[in-house]
Amino acid sequence: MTKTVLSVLTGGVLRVTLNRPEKLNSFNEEMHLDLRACVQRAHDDPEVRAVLLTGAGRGFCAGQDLGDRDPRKGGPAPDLGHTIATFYNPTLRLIRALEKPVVCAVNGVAAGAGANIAFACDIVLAAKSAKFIQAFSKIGLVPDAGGSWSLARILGEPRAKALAMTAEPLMAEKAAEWGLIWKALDDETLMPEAEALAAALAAGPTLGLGLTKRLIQSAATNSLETQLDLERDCQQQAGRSADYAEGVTAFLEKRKPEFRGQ
Ligand code: T3D
Repeated sequence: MTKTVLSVLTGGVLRVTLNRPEKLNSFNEEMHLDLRACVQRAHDDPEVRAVLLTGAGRGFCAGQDLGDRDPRKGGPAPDLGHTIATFYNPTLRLIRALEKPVVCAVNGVAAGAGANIAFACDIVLAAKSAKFIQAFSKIGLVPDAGGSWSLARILGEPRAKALAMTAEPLMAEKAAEWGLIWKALDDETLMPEAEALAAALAAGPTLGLGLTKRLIQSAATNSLETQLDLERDCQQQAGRSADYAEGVTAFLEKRKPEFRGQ
């Protein structure tokens, strides 16, 4: 049987590909569990120093597989609170808590939870032909997978509410202009650029990059005082790393550093 998520580790980059292209990589339970297992591996395996998330085929991810929610099949209404708590939220938390860079290459349409999973990643690149759709309102649902949080924080209420209430597609270039993603790239350059970025991050000072992620994610809810203390503590930790010693030595020796992620 075809795997719903493909993963391969090369040069420190764990490339994770959502792989249900005939359903635009929408989530069934198996794909949820497979994706979570990949992110968990990224946590546990020291060989993994960066993650590259993308989708197979013409789409990135169309959110929940609605075939699994067909009311015409009868039975009681699904408990979506349960599915969110069981499937979406743990993966979102794992991505945010992973102290290694997560690059997302949005190769095509990203709808519903698919869009919001992309926004939870650290650096998001998208093909210019890709669009982001808060599809929830079209089927009577609300933004999930962290979307209400990230859209409101990044865009502010007016744009967040309009995107969520109208489900109007947001093209990649506009998403970059609005600061929702890092860059929109020509379709043919998306994967080479995403691979190069992930490889560069995987060759970087992993501890320092992970602490940088922690700091920036903490900033939104911390006071300046708390954040200054956290910066002090993280810098203390980074300053004890072998990669810091290597970085300074390489600078003084006028050569490229060789970080080992330690
Ligand atoms: O349920 C819970 O646990 C709660 C959590 C919810 C999280 C959510 O994500 S809710 C939102 C669910 N997603 C959607 O509502 C999006 C539905 N899809 C679309 O609106 C459109 O497919 C797209 C705008 C994403 C793309 O449109 P287009 O025209 O490029 O492609 P298409 O022809 O609509 O789709 C291609 C195929 O993928 C098609 O199958 P077919 O006809 O060729 O056999 C289509 O049915 C299938 N597909 C696309 N999205 C889904 C899907 N099949 C199942 N579930 C989908 N979400």
